[in-house]
Amino acid sequence: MSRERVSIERGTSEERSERWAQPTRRASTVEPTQVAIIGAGPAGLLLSHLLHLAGVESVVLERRSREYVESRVRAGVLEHPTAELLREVGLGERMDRVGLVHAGIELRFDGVDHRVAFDELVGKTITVYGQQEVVKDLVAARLRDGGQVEFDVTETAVHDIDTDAPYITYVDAHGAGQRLDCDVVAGCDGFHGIARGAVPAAVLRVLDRTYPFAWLGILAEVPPLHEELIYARHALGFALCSMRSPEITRLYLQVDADETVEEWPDDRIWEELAKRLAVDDGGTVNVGPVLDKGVTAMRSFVAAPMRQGRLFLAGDAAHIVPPTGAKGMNLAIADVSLLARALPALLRGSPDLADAYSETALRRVWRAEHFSWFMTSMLHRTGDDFDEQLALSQLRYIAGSTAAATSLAENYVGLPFA
Ligand code: RFL
Ligand code: PHB
Repeated sequence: MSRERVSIERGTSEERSERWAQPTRRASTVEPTQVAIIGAGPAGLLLSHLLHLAGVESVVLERRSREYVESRVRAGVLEHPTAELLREVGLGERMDRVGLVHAGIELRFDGVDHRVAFDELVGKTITVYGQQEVVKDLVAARLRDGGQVEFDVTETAVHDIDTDAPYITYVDAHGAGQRLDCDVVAGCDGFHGIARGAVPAAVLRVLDRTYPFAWLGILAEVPPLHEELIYARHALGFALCSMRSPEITRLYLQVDADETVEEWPDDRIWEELAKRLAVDDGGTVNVGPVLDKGVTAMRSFVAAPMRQGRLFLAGDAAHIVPPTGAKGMNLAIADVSLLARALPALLRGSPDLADAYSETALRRVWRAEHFSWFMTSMLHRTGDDFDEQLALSQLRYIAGSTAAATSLAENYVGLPFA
């Protein structure tokens, strides 16, 4: 990517103060920037890094603390194109050192494992590397490069996105009201953020699906059961055995949508995992200290368009997938890889890529929505016997057909970025 500095005309300071709409409290104006990014998750931080490489300035505003975003346990699987992009933009060193490259996954059903060999079927692999590690690498790179990331901000609000001079108001970590003028706003503030709400209700179309189950996830100090991920379908419900390192296991259990962690003491979790992960030829689940425990709702959600005027939405702010396909963080990264080309071009006066952004991004989003729904339906128990037989038939088809296994592999490792 070019490191050429993009300069643009933002108007005189008098013109800028005329644009000052009634701030909610006494505010000072911080140094304007080109792209104001809301949210320091994978989407916001990577966008800021990519824009820096393209010579575009940005400021990232994050509601949580640096410690919080760097320790939030979430995704673990990087698609092939994600890992390639991170390497290409100088973020691959630690990932390549400590990430675990996997050439396949196991589908476990009827008490037997069926391996889907990604390398043999599509010539690609995935990398198991925790989302919080990606976030740590991104924060370190941004700070090293003099990037501005403001943590602990509150009351973030977006203004004037339908003009060429949008701005954000917020309260900084010291309690001072601030106004940040910019040319473009990137809403990378996740599913519960405020950016999506700035798109008029008459324009925004939301399509979604909820599932009658959730995932109880634990992080445990115990070696993984197997060197690759195991996705298990069992009459008692889904179980997933993943990992973060050769010493740390990440495990998930399908639970009812309204269950809480209090209902799942550690002993109950281990007993249930032993049942759901049981195989015909024996083997046991390794038991160890639980380091983290949480329940995650399962939802499919797409809000379109992903752009309104000078506001661009990326990642979970615009779409959510159930985690069974390991797609959420990868989609967030695919979105910002598009924005990293579209926004510098827009600021130089070429709007074509920005105009195409929503449609281009949504094409990939819907592929991932389908794949995530497909994996979820195939692996979870709904209690309906017809669903059960359809799911088992699909699993047997994948286990016995190279064509079916190749389709799963191609989607799982990730289709090329646009
Ligand atoms: P994030 O990571 O939610 O970051 C948004 C950030 O915005 C901040 N924020 C605000 N900041 C300022 N002002 C406001 N008003 C704000 N409101 C919110 C938030 O504090 C936060 O820091 O969104 P982003 O960057 O779009 O990234 C998306 C991913 O985090 C998400 O899709 C994945 O974690 C999903 N996911 C998985 N994705 C994968 O690709 N592979 C996986 O294996 C995978 N497994 C998972 C997952 C998500 C899970 N959970 C817990 C939902 C497994 C689980 C269990
Ligand atoms: C994880 O390791 O957290 C993980 C792996 C695969 C998934 C979801 C989550 O499908």
